[in-house]
Amino acid sequence: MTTDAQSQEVTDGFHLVIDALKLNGIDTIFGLPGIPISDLARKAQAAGMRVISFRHEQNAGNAAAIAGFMTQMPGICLTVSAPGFLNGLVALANATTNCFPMILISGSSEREVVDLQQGDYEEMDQLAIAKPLCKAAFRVLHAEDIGVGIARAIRAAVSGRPGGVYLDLPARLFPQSVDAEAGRKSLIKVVDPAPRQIPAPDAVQRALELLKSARRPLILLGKGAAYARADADIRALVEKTGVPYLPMSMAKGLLPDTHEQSASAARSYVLPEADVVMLVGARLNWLLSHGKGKTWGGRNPKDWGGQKFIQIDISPQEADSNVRIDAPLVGDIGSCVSALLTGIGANWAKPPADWLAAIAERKNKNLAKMAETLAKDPTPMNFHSALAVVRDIIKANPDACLVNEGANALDFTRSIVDMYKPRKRLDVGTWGVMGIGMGFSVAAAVVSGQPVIAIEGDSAFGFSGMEVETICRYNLPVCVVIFNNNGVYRGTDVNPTGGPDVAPTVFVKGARYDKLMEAFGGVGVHATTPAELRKSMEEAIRSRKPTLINAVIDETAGTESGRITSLNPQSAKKK
Ligand SMILES: Cc1ncc(C[n+]2csc(CCOP(=O)(O)OP(=O)(O)O)c2C)c(N)n1
Ligand SMILES: [Mg+2]
Repeated sequence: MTTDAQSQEVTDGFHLVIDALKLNGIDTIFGLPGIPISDLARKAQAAGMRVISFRHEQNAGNAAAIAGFMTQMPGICLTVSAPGFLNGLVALANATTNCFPMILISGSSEREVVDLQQGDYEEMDQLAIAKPLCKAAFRVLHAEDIGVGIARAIRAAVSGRPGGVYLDLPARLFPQSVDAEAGRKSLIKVVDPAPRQIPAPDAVQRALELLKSARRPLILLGKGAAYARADADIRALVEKTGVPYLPMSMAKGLLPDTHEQSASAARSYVLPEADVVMLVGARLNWLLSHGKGKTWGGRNPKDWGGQKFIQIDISPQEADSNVRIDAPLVGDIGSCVSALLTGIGANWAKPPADWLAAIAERKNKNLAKMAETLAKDPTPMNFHSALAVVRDIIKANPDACLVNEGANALDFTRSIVDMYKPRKRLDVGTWGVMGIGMGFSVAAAVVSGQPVIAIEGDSAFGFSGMEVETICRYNLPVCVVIFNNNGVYRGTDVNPTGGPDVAPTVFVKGARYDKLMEAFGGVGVHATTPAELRKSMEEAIRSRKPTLINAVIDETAGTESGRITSLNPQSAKKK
């Protein structure tokens, strides 16, 4: 078409960004308005997108990241320049670390002024700063390039190993006008943005032979397996092979935690005893003690325990990151698991009975011990008696999402609360980061439409607590339960000098977080017994009203750093 023949109608940068996102099926933006992106947010809402405004960009970023995990589509976080961008950056880096697809879109100031460092309003070379913290970073200077910019950002976020992408949109881009028809033509609807990666047949064969040779096999399911949405095939692989499995935290519920092949309650037995371990979308990072050391039966922290590993991962660089991987299986998890299933056929021999019996014996013993602990009703309430309630509530409401952060509040919840459906447990992930709570809760409610239960340490909650206003503003069915033990890990530390400041881990005693929720029109509950906790949680689920329950927990009940006390460096100086 010649210039003369073009329509009189014009479009601009604002509309092209929105049109490009919508064209690619993206219908929600999590963000925080201000110069230069306020009108982008307004126009996106006017164009029918869901625009969820937060009180701090980190929470909007965490919302985008977990929306990406839940949907396999990049979650969008929209921020202003410099400080807003920096506030969003922690979430972007966390998303990349956790392989959650998200795009942080930040407005930025004029390139000329930034590049000459002339001191603009919120001036910062954002692209350069974002680069080392994300999978890819792009900048669009001309409205005609918006289609390409968004397409590249989407592909980078979801293809291969997913992650965070930064997209820099300078203020001057938005009002640039373009002929409407030319603008439309410049947009790209991405075709097959996360292409399947079929594993090589010889790699499949190698993995099957190793698995077949095992006397004490074990399958480890990571959150990559949960992300893959290959739920039925993964379940079939576990059940057809009869191999016991352990879910990593965010893979809980991929198979119901009550599944008879789950070895979670015998974790400390199966890890050192297994001879062949198949990792499915799980990395051998610190959460698995790097695949070596005492956890795995090695004598010293760096010693290999003697296990052979099959590792299914989309990244060819993952294998051998910590210990030797004898059978790397590179491809997308769905394709790899499906190829294994084909190879397994109908007559696969189940693991030796003595291995299964030994696991069952430990598991039953530990489950019985746990049941005994959970049945107690101490005063004040402790983590166990409170979590016995949460466990029942999730059992009765398996479609609810469970968001979880804290130290003891995290570790006890993970081990006590069974999950029944995939991608319902959303937590601190690879970094063990605090601050995901309310961002994840908002996104989980918006994306799933299901009730959300957030089990929060009182310290953990503080990182994103102001977003209870956001929860009330959008009237989301979120029930926040704060395990209030007056501090970080415990509320009992004292200042050794006897001075007026409290210890660094201690908060205001007896704080009433429930009042915070009431300030914005939500339901606040002060619960000191399991019965009160149960009643208020049931009511929150039933009513779908924004609710915050201040659950008072024995301040002496926790341990330093929860389960990871051993990672604390110890002072060499004794006195
Ligand atoms: C961003 C960030 N800052 C600090 C920490 C260190 N940290 C780990 S757990 C935790 C809070 C633990 O206290 P709480 O949430 O009250 O849980 P509790 O053990 O008391 O149940 C902190 C501050 C972290 N993981 N992430
Ligand atoms: Mg606490």
